[in-house]
Amino acid sequence: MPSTVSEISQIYHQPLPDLLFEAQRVHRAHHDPRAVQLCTLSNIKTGLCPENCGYCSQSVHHKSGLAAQELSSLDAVMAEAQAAKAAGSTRFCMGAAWREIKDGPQFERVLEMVRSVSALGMEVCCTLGMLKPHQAERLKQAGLTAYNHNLDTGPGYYPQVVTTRAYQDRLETIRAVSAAGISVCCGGILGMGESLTDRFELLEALGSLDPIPESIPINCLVPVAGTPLADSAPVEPLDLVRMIATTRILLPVAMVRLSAGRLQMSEELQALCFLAGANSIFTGPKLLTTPNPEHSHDLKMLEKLGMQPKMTQ
Ligand code: SAM
Ligand code: DTB
Ligand code: SF4
Repeated sequence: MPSTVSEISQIYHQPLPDLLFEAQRVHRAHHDPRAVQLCTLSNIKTGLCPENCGYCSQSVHHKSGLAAQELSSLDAVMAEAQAAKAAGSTRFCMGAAWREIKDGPQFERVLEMVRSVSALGMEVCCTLGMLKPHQAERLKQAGLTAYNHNLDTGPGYYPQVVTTRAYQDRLETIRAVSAAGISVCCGGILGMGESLTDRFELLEALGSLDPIPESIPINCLVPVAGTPLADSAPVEPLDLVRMIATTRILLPVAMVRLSAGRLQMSEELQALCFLAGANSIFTGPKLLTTPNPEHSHDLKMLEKLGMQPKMTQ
């Protein structure tokens, strides 16, 4: 039974020692508490996106100054995937600044990328905007492991963040992904001016998905100059820890990914996030368009914590 907002609030507001103890108990029942999955992102098509997501550097509606780039070549993406694998990544995620997938030569090229990355033995994830059932089926046939499509925030706050699409559109794409037998990667962003209740409504929505997501990215907003959310206040560190612990308790089996915003986090805060149940990070100096900690720095951090990259899937 999916939890209600008031149940989620009760979990979240427990004294921190109790919340962390419960999150640890759940985490250890389902995951190796020392292992962190390393994932690598590749932006395969940059900028000029017709959507108006208030946080995004790639929207055509904002003046972020980002240089647009057409769809990457298969060779360029494969070089990145091979380097990621050599650096210990077990999941490769390709993102495109599209509102939706259009059938045609560009989609065929993406399918070729999925086939080739899958042949490297890595988990393959894509985030390409909205898709239709027949496109999800083709991605599945090509070997796609997971499709990332975030709900971003609760349904009540969503229209404050983006108006060129509705929450319902997101849910429909997620349904098509699941129906094709592809794992769903779906999470959100903290720090966009939303209330705690909006965050709980996001968790309620994630817990109501059927099947529940295999992977939940928790992003902290990376403010980008020129976007409507450029001046947002940073997330309170302990609010992030509580949010991760609550996510872990509500969705015990999911991979909880400490995603955007790590450059602004201390190692101590990241360590608390791992204790709260986060078990994956994106590595490499760039996310899609914004900077991320250096790979070597992340490996040193894990070593200091006595943790290690998750090797097997
Ligand atoms: N266009 C596709 C879509 O929106 O589904 C895929 C790419 S989009 C950049 C992937 C996700 O990154 C978004 O759903 C959002 O949650 C996250 N994201 C984008 N910009 C961000 C930012 N500045 N800070 C934190 N997260 C961000
Ligand atoms: C997700 O939730 N976070 C990743 C991944 N899914 C694709 C992307 C974060 C992007 C951060 C902003 C940027 O670099 O443009
Ligand atoms: Fe486009 Fe995705 Fe950025 Fe929204 S988040 S503007 S859909 S690239």
